[in-house]
Amino acid sequence: MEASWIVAMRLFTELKEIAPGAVLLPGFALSAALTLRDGIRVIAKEAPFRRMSTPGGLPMSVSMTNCGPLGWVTDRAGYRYSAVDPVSGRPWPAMPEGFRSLAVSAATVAGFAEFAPDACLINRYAPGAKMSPHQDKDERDMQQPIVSVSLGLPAVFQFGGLTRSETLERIPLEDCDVVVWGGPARLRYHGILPLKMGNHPVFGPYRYNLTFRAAA
Ligand code: MD3
Ligand code: FE
Repeated sequence: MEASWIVAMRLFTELKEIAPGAVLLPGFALSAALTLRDGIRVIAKEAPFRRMSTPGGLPMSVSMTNCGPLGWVTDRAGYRYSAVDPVSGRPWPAMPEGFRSLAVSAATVAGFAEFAPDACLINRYAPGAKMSPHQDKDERDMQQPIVSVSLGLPAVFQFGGLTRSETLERIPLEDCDVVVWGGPARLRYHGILPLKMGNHPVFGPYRYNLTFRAAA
């Protein structure tokens, strides 16, 4: 990205450091919301949302799909990134340029100018869906951040430490919030409490979360 654009973006982007390495950009995805909704719709036509199984064999409550060269998958064989959608046997849908540029802009403003995502996991939460505390450690380079984009219904994010036993802080995540998780925050435990019922004017009865990752 051109240097003068980065300087200009820093002037009008609110940055909140919620922890060392974790930068919240409130509402950063607002101008992209309809593009994201339409993109998710196109991606889900090609690679439908599905509830994947954990290695233990239980279905996750969150429905997932992916776009980009690699997609995150889980089944009896474990957690991994795959270039093909195991449901169709075909490559994941391409990452729309509007998705990629949003994530790269957010990472750049937060101090990660070299971020080059090759995977975008799309999570869909219906009321009651949750994500138990876990670490994201299936990516090759932990120096690269993860960029998360929250869309639709609000959720309560749980933020722990580098071990499972540490206490979890609760952080509300709202529609169009973007968070860049890098540096010392990259391997912290995190989760999402069960989603409360609601209706969002653009995203309906769901919360979506996009996570952009440099996986390979
Ligand atoms: C902190 N997703 O897909 S996004 C996930 O809202 C995941 O769907 C949650 O955790 C969701 O793996 C949380 C916020 C998030 C994403 C990745 C992180 C926080 C993170 C990686 C490291 C530390
Ligand atoms: Fe995660």
